[in-house]
Amino acid sequence: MASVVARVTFFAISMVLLSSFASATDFVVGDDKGWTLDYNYTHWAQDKVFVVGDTLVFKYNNNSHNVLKVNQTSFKECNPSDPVGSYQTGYDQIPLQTPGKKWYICGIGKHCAEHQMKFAINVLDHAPAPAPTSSSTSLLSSLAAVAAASLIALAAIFA
Ligand SMILES: *[C@@H]1O[C@H](CO)[C@@H](O)[C@H](O)[C@H]1NC(C)=O
Ligand SMILES: *[C@@H]1O[C@H](CO)[C@@H](O)[C@H](O)[C@H]1NC(C)=O
Ligand SMILES: *[C@@H]1O[C@H](CO)[C@@H](O)[C@H](O)[C@H]1NC(C)=O
Ligand SMILES: [Cu+2]
Repeated sequence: MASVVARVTFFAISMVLLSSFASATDFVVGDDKGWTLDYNYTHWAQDKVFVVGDTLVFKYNNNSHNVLKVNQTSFKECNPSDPVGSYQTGYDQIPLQTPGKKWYICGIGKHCAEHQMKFAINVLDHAPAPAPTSSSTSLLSSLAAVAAASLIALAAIFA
C-alpha cells in the first residue's frame, strides 16, 4: 500500500515539475483569419513571445498566397526574389529553430506592399523567466498540495 502511495506521489511531483517548464507553442498566423489580405500581422505578432522550439502555422489558399522567409532588406522592400525560405502548401508549419529576428512576407502580387501580408518576429532562446519569487512560490505551493493530497490518500488507505 505505502509503496503505491509513494509511486503516486512521485508521479504527481514529476508532473508538477514537468508542467513548470513552458512547452512549445504552435502559433496560427492570423488566428482564425489565417494568412490573407488586409489583416494586420504586425499587430497580431506584436504582443506574442516566440521561443526556439515554437512553430508558425500559415493557413491559406495556395492559389492566392505563399509564404516567403526573407531578410530585413527584402522585407522592407517587399522583394520576393531570392528568399531565404519559400513555402506554398497552404498549410505550412515552420519551426522556429534559431533565436533572432525573422521576417515573413507573401510573395504574390502586391500583397506585401499594399495588403499588409508581412510581419517580423524576434525569436528568443529561452522563455523569459517569470518573476523568480512568484514561480518558486507557485512551485512550492504545488508541491505542498501534492504532499497534502498524498497524506490524505495515505490516511484514506490506512483508515
Ligand atoms: C498595424 O498594427 C501596428 C501595430 O499595432 C500599427 O503600428 C500599424 O499602424 C497598423 N497598420 C495599419 C495599416 O493599420
Ligand atoms: C537580402 O536578400 C537579398 C535577396 O536574396 C540579397 O540580394 C541581399 O544581399 C540580402 N541582404 C542582406 C543584408 O543579407
Ligand atoms: C495546394 O493545396 C492543395 C489543396 O490543399 C494541395 O493538394 C496542393 O498540393 C498544394 N500545392 C502545393 C504546391 O503544395
Ligand atoms: Cu498573398
